[in-house]
Formats: sequence, structure tokens, C-alpha cells
Amino acid sequence: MEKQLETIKTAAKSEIESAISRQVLEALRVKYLGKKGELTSILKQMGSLSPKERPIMGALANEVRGFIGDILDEKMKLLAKDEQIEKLKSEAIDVTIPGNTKKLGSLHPLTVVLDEVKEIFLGMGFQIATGPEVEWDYYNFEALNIPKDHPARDTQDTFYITENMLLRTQTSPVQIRVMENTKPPIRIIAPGRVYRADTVDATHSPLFHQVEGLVVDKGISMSVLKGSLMQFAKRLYGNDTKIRLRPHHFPFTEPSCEMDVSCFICGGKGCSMCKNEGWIEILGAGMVHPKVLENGGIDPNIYSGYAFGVGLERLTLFKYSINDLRLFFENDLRFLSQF
Ligand code: 2U9
Repeated sequence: MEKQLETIKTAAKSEIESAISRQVLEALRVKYLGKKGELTSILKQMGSLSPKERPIMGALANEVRGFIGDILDEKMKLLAKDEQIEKLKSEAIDVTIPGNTKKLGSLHPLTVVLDEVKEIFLGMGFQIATGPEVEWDYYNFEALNIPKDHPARDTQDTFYITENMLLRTQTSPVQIRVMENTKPPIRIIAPGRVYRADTVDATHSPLFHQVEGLVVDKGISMSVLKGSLMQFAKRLYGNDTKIRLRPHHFPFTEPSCEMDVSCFICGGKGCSMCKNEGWIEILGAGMVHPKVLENGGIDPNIYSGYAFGVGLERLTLFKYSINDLRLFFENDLRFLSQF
């Protein structure tokens, strides 16, 4: 029996020492110390010993039990510590790994410039007005003094839904609608998409954006127009910007003009941007035609007004020295992410 106990002790020691996990150790505890374990089955044989041998074997068995119990506990602690270290290692955060930066989008250049234009006019007391892109022929042409046989119908050819319904060629119909239901003073800008049956090239697109403006009040004159549009030009292109008005013709304004700004690249000396002119044309404007005021339900004998129209693409091309308007519509991120 003594030999059996020694064998158990040696086998238990080697198995416990080479155990690789706490589950394996638990299994060894059951194997050696459990109710049906090897040590218990030996103790059960004690009855067959002589009264002299019994206490000696009893003491030896207890010593083996204590020994196995101790090395089990010790090994258990050791493995728990190892597992803890492994866990900490696997959960450790490497603060030297570069972070996952989220790519931020940016505003479209047309939106950037439109926001700037809005800000400038809001600062001068204007309100923002909008209206439908699908318009009646009446609001887009007739009310603006462009009857069916007018040559301006050719330069503003558009897409027709029916004979009387079309995609608007300008945002002017918005101003007619505002005049119809607003008593002056009126001070609005109408930004929005407009359409023309044009072939796409570097300076033309069948869809583009306009910002038009309308001021109607008593005593509005050409000098009010000039002062306001000069402020607009200075705010958009810098305080040193100069303007000049050249006579022009539009069916809806009389007198009419085009406004040039001094070239913001060369300051007026002449360069490739201004084609050596020193000036760049940015908008059209004029005093609202009396007939157009009447069409909007406003008495031209009491009120007068000025209006202007500007192409947003054109403003933006100049602002960022871009030479092809198609870039605005192609959604190439190499272009768009620069703004
Ligand atoms: C009402 C009365 C008058 C709006 C105006 C222009 C001059 C003009 C062009 C700019 C570039 C069109 O996009 S473009 O090709 N527009 O030159 N627009 S005056 O006049 C109005 C508008 C509404 C009731």
C-alpha cells in the first residue's frame, strides 16, 4: 500500500506540473482527490490492514492527500496568473497605431459661392425667394415682356412640357409671383436652377444656376442699383474691386446694362483671365420695365425698381480661376475635395 501511495504521489506530481489549463487541473483534482478518486479507493482498503499498520498508512495517506492538494492549489494560482497576463496582453491598446480618421465631405463650390452671395444680400436687407422650376409660359416669358414672336425666345430656347408649360430659363418668374402677392417695398433675391436647350461645352450647360435680384420701392433709381451692385462686387471679389456699367438691352428692364468688375487677377492691367481687357463681365441689370411692374400688379407711376441677374457658374469659375464649367457637374472627387 505504501508503494501504491508513493506511485500516486509521483504520478500526480508530474501530471499536475505539466497541466496547461485550470480545467485540466480541476479534472486532476477529481482524478486524485475526488470521491471516486485514486486516493479514496486506497483508503477504502485500510480495513484489511493490521491495527498496527493502519495508523501508519493513515498518516501516509493524509500526507499524500495534503501534498497533492497543496501542489494543485499552487499550480492553480500560477495558471490563473498566466491567464491574467495573457488576457491583459490581448486587451492592451497600442496607442502608437494611427487612428481611423473619418473622411469629412466638403461643400460643392457652387454651394460655397451661393452661400456667400446669399450672405451678402441678406446683409443688405434682402429676403430669399424661391419658386417652381416647371413654369407656365406666361411667367417665364409673357409677363417679362417676351411675347411669342420675340427674338429673345430663340436665345432662351428651353424644354417644353406642353405648349404652355416649360422648364424655366431664368428665375425671373419667381419675382413676378412675388410682385403679384406682395405690396412694395420688395427686396428679394431668387436663386435656383434654370434650363436652356444648349449644347454642353466649357461655358454652356442645359442646366445651370442663376441668382436674380429685385428691388421695388418708391424712389428707386439707377444710382441705387449702382451702389448696391458695387457693394456686392466688393464683398465678393475684394474691397479694391472697381465696377463699370455698360449700356445693354433686356426686354424686362429699361434702361438696361451689363456690369463688369476690374480683373481680380491682374487688377485691371490685362492678363489671360480677363483676355487683356482689364475687366470681366459678371452680371446684367436694369430698371424694371414699367410694363413688367404692371404685369406684377404694381403701379409704375408710384413705384420703380431695379433688377439684376447673374449666372452662379460664371461667378464661381472666376472666383476660383476654373476654366471649364463641366467640372461642376461631373462629381469627380479630385476636383470637389479641393473646396
Ligand atoms: C423681373 C424683372 C426684371 C432680371 C435680369 C438680367 C438682367 C441678366 C443674365 C445673367 C446671366 C441671365 O444667367 S444669365 O445668362 N441676366 O442679365 N437679369 S436683369 O430682370 C428681371 C427679373 C425679374 C420681374
